[in-house]
Amino acid sequence: MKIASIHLYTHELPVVDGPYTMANRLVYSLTTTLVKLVADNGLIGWGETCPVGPIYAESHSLGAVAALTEMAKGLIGTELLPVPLHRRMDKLLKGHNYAKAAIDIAAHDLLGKHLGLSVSDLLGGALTDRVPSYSVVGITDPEESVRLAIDKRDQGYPRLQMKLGGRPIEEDIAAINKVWEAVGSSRIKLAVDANRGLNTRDTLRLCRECAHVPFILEQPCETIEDFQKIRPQISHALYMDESCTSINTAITVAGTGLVDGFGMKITALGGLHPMRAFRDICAARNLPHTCDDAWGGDLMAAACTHIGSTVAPELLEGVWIAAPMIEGNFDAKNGIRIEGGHIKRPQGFGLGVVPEEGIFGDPVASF
Ligand code: 0XW
Ligand code: MG
Repeated sequence: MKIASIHLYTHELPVVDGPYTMANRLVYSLTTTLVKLVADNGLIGWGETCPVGPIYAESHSLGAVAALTEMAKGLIGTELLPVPLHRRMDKLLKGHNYAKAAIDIAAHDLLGKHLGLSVSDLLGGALTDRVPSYSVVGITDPEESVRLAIDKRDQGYPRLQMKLGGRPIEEDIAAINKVWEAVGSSRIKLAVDANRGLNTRDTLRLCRECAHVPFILEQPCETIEDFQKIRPQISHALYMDESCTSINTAITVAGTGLVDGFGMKITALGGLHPMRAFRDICAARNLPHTCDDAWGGDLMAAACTHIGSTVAPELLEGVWIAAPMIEGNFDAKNGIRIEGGHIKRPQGFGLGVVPEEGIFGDPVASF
């Protein structure tokens, strides 16, 4: 089965009850990019990529369309199997994993439909049909953080991730202590994620003044060198997210014991094919990780849920999806939703979700 044509779409995703807050950035609306692959047997596969703004990582929505346009003509006629497809993409464009991921996801959707398998089947097989999610508590005052944390716990989320950074460190420390005071006695897991917004000085202070709170510390600082500096001085579990932009980095930091786990995005690595390898590297080192992405609608949510369902439950830190902050679904009937803090693994062939006809308007480019 080969690629016969490629169609690119963009679609606005305003943040419901926005803004979504992270260190040094407020997100009010995002542009997602959709890829429709048509195979030479007429089958259609859909993929998606949606950077969470232009400064979260080295990616942005205009760049996604440009990178996909750069590759598209050269991809026509490529075999729709992950290894030849990634090899071909890498011969057409260096890097740009976030754009390649959209093609990869669409190819997995297509391959599943062609073989009569779900994407989780293609990734080795699901271990659950009820995938744990986790919820983000944004950067807000301690009292509101407590209210949100209690609400998310009561909704059934097994894990919370508090955003930090972009304010005096005392406020982060106060919010963490108050949230833990409120929910610490329940079995909910707590991660704190500064999205590279802290320096090492403030990170060390935060860990000292919250020593009694067993939180997972996710991507506190900017660089791997910062991780190396704080690692021997802290006792909190240290997870890497934005700094891990390749399988090579994952192998290095996992192999040297620099991290205790990861917040990992499909687009950071270039798609479900490399994400599967990442999953197996983490399993070999017994390292927990999430299966997330920066943002996106049903197609990205389905991709994250499928790969998440194949992770050993004891290593799955949860699947974050933007669905609670997106109005409606691309697929009204089978759209991805969170219920009781968990996500139902999509059934059906491929991704198990199909965008409503015409929902994205006309393509911005066709090849
Ligand atoms: C919570 N996320 C998975 C969603 C936002 O894009 C940020 C990201 C993270 O953990 O950094
Ligand atoms: Mg993170």
